[in-house]
Amino acid sequence: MKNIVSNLSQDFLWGSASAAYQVEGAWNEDGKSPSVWDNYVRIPGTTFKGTTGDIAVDHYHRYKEDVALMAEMGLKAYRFSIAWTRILPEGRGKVNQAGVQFYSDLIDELLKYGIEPLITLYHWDLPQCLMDEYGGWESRKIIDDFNEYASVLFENYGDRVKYWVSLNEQNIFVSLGYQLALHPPGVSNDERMYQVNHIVNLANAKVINTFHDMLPQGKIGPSFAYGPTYSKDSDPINVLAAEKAEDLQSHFWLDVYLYGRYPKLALAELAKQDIHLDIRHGDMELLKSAKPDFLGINYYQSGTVAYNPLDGVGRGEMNTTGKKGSSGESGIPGLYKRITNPFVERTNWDWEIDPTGLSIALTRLTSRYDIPILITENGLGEYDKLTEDGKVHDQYRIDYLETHVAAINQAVENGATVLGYCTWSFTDLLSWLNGYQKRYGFVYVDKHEVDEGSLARIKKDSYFWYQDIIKEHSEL
Ligand code: BGP
Repeated sequence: MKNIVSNLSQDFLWGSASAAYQVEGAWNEDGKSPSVWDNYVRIPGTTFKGTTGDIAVDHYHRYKEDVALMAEMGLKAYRFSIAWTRILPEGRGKVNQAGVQFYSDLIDELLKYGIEPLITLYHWDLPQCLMDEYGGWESRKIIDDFNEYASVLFENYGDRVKYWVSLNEQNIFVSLGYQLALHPPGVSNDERMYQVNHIVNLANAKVINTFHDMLPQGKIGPSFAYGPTYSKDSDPINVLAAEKAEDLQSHFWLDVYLYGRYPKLALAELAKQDIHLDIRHGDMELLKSAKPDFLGINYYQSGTVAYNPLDGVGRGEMNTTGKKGSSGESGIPGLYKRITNPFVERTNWDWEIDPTGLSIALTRLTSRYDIPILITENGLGEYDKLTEDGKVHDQYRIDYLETHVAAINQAVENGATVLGYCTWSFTDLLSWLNGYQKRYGFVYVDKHEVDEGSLARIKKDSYFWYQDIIKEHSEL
């Protein structure tokens, strides 16, 4: 295994990640108010078999046990998110000390074992009260509220936490929330999505600037869901479609984070759809002024596209059931459509398994942006089976992770700077729309959709594999 980590530096952050809503549970305890997800999951038909994060995997009460498992594994970093609704139950104003204390204790517990805490400020669980009051991200009022919330965190944890992620996957939460109507607030309206997105950009920029004022020694960056786009073939019409997809699906966010501007061609495409961003005086200056210290990327798969004629496919079905092949083709008429890549395998949820795609991602991002990259998520969601002897033989996950680690090693050799690797996820957890059966963890949790389970933690084979790789790397 040593040769697949040979180019990684000794301070490489071997990590793993989670998000508050997906692990904590305790949804209404110790002063926490409801988030948009607490409400959304209660709307019939929104999640797989009506699953919720009410209890999730009960990390709120079991965090010591979980951190002890991380320590035993030799984990170097743990990325987790903070629930805004625990810190400021009214969205702003009064600070809930019990909430502040919970994360303070979690941070101390990690540091006790030498595990670097990486904090995500926002992993989608917006306070419902701000949604009710002014439509959440649809109003510019959120910019100050998000900044206030972030400042409370910087003030309380900045002495102990160096790495911060401002937003988790802005591209996913705005598109699933306002275009595909699959996440809260369940809206399908392109115009609104793009206006929301601009406001999110402003909020992100402001928080990054505040961070640099308050914690000049720290490091902050957004985490973006990035998958490189491939063209179906060398037919120029497909190549052009792939270029447009890369611009509209990735550069549209990344250029804003890293250059402080929107890609010109993407704006022209939006203008054709009669979408004009509400850019006001001072907006572009703010976007330009905020400089992330690193770029977080969540990499799961690449995407292959072909030209999509004007009468071609529109939005398709997403596979949330785990029945392989149940996702349909989808695309934007007149631009591109996503097709199945015949050269790679797929998971039961139709996610394409493409480790080389991670090397391509790191290479492309390094060429275009020349910034250190932190891989904030990567992993395999699969059915796992607990065997009679109480084990989980997840060799498929080991294969997935091992080939992706090798891809990072290769990209580093080619000149990329990669600060660390956080697998998704440490323990099994709630998969937003896919229930508990789509598992990602190194640690199996006895929790299911219908029968709640004992919540017992069981180390999978992949747990021992990661333990070995961290140890071998430290001995190089
Ligand atoms: C990312 C999210 C994570 C996580 C992961 C796996 O988009 O940041 O929170 O859920 O994807 O996705 P899923 O749970 O849909 O399989």
